Amino acid sequence: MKFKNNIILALDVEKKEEAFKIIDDVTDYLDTIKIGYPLTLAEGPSIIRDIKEKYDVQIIADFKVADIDATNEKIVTTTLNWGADAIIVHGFTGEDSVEACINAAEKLDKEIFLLTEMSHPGADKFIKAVSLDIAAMGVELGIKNYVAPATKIDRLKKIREIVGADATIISPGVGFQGGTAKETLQYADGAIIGRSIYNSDNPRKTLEEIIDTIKD
Ligand code: OMP
Repeated sequence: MKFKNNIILALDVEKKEEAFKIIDDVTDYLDTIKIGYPLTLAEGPSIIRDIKEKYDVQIIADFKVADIDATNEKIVTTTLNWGADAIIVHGFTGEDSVEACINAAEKLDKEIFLLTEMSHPGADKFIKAVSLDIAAMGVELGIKNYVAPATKIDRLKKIREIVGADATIISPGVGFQGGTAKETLQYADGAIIGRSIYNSDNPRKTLEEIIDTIKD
């Protein structure tokens, strides 16, 4: 997957009209939208289909899938059948759970992103200890897409070293959580940005300004 201007919008609003208004504002500058539980639980999974019908965008479904293999397979298949192009999957559940996701996505000719380390402070308590192992497991399983934190550049760098230059890394935590797009994109292919854009009085202008910082 490639991302226009290397930016991915995390669209965590809870109203369809608001979601559409923000997409209208920003689609000149980005072509990939990450939708997670906030919008999907508020509006129902048909929101994925509705966005795909109206806009020429890629959708990454951020459902952080983390169950046993049989359940994961169902979650991934249903989500991708709603029209998502890819889905984010947790890695701490182990090989069988993750492999079920890989197989379900491959059947539909779609992709998974493996979540390695997380961006928030609390991630240091448990997942940090295993996040590099999760990345290494992803490589062993042949996964080419990863999620790694923009707030912890040293960890993002390490994860890039593990998954290799050809892998795709998308990175949350730019803006509100403290990361910067420019620094993040030294190691990641896409910076995931949510609140800085959708809570802005002028999402389009804010996005233009962020893109300018990348080019500087
Ligand atoms: P903002 O902090 O508003 O820019 O949004 C960040 C987005 O990335 C949200 O949708 C989070 O759920 C998501 N995210 C993280 O913030 N940290 C992670 O470690 C992983 C994710 C994710 O999987 O996208």
